[in-house]
Amino acid sequence: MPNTDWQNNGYLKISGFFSSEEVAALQKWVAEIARWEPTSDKWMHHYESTPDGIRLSRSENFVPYHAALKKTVTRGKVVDVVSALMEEPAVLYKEKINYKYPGGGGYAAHQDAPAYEFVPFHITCLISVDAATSESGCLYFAQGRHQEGFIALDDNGCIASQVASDMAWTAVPTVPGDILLFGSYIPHKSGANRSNSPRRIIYLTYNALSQGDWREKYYQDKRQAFAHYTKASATQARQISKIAHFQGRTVRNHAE
Ligand SMILES: O=C(O)CCC(=O)C(=O)O
Repeated sequence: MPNTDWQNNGYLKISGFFSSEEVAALQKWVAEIARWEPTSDKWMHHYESTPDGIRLSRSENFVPYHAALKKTVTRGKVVDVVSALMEEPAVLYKEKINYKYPGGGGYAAHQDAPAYEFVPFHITCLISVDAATSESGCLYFAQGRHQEGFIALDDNGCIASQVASDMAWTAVPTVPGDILLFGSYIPHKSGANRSNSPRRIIYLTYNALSQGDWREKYYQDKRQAFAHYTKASATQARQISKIAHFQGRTVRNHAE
């Protein structure tokens, strides 16, 4: 049966989805991926400048290179819960870890759909690896605003700031083991990490399998786009996505 909170709000938090043993494994795997050396043709690491120095802001395209994590995110209860909300079998479209170390940047109000090409609708499963609070930079959602198509898209691919500031925002804090599911049209944003602890989150994005498996094409396209994001434009220099929502101080070519 369709979930009413999901339909009304455009997001759904499930507390304690992962056991403490599973959380320990997820924390270990995220720490492993963070230690991987940068490459130009496998996983992608993005860096930002923080008050403590240069830190990872994001890693992506790591699933093919981490067998245990791959198993967790491509079969079993995560795919099952996403497929239930999708009302048909889902397939992984993309994955990322946002580390948000102390002082790490937040994200301007946006919808994901403008950045997620090739397929019209996606569902993302956020896994809280660390606690996410208003202080450490949890997500805020504009509850119920997921049924309005694209909302006031600006030149950055985000929601125009005047429109965003008139929206009602609900903070959705999470603790390790919680998941938070949201569709690609729900407006969301987050603040910088003002705490002393990292706020690591895994984001797994899925689409309906009936619309095809686009994961490789997505990363091929993103790699091509990033080859053109140079310091020539201040906006592009900051981007870690095809939309310019990241508000941290991106550092390119770190340790490459
Ligand atoms: O991790 C966050 O704080 C928000 C991330 C987000 O909305 C995104 O990466 O599109």
